[in-house]
Amino acid sequence: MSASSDSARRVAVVTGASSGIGEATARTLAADGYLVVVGARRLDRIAALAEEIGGIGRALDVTDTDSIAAFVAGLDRVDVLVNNAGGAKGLATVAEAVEEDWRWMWETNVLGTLRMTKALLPALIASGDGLIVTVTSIAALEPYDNGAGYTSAKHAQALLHRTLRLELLGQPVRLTEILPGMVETEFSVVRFDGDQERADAVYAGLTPLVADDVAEVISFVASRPPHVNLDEIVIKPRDQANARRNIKTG
Ligand code: 8X3
Repeated sequence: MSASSDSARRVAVVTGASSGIGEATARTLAADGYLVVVGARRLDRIAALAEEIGGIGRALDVTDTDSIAAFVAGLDRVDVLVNNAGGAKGLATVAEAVEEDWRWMWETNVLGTLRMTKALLPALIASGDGLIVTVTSIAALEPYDNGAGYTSAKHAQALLHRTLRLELLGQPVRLTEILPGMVETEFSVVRFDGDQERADAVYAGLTPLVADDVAEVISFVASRPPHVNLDEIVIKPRDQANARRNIKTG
């Protein structure tokens, strides 16, 4: 199946769709009737998900321009782009910052969003009713100790997205930034380099969001009529007041 073979169907592209918010969003948009094109580095997971939701699965590494070119090739129609690929690595002070971790965070969150958006913008405009959803974080709103690599990348990603909102004024494209707080996904496992115990401890003692909580909001955003632009949506668990305070930290 190709994205152009069924021109009556709206097409949604979801990056970072092999797990977590991306995977849940792909399932939800497919249930809403979209033909969903899912991308991530883990091709086995992407292929299985695409088969399950009747979509298209392609390998995608948003840090690699060749990979992006191959991913978008032949996507003639694109109505929705969900920039979800990204994440955190490490929790180090600025004094002990690991440059390699910073580079990964800036490459995936910031430049990955830039590259995917640039690649699909012509198709989104041509759709006549495009939507770009960028999943940033409450880390795009405030700093927290040991988080500068991630908070700076999320601030930059958010400013990229918010600038595009200004630049596309008058074009038929809506832009929505989703800013989640604590969501229990592989996020912390990746941040702590596979240390499941340490990741579990982040969410123990409170009730975090799950990926579906965010996916349902993205589905609602996409279902609004073309003249309604939900600009920024902050979504946190009741147990979390901000990036620095939750019911455990007091
Ligand atoms: C992650 C948000 O609150 O878990 O993007 O640090 S939080």
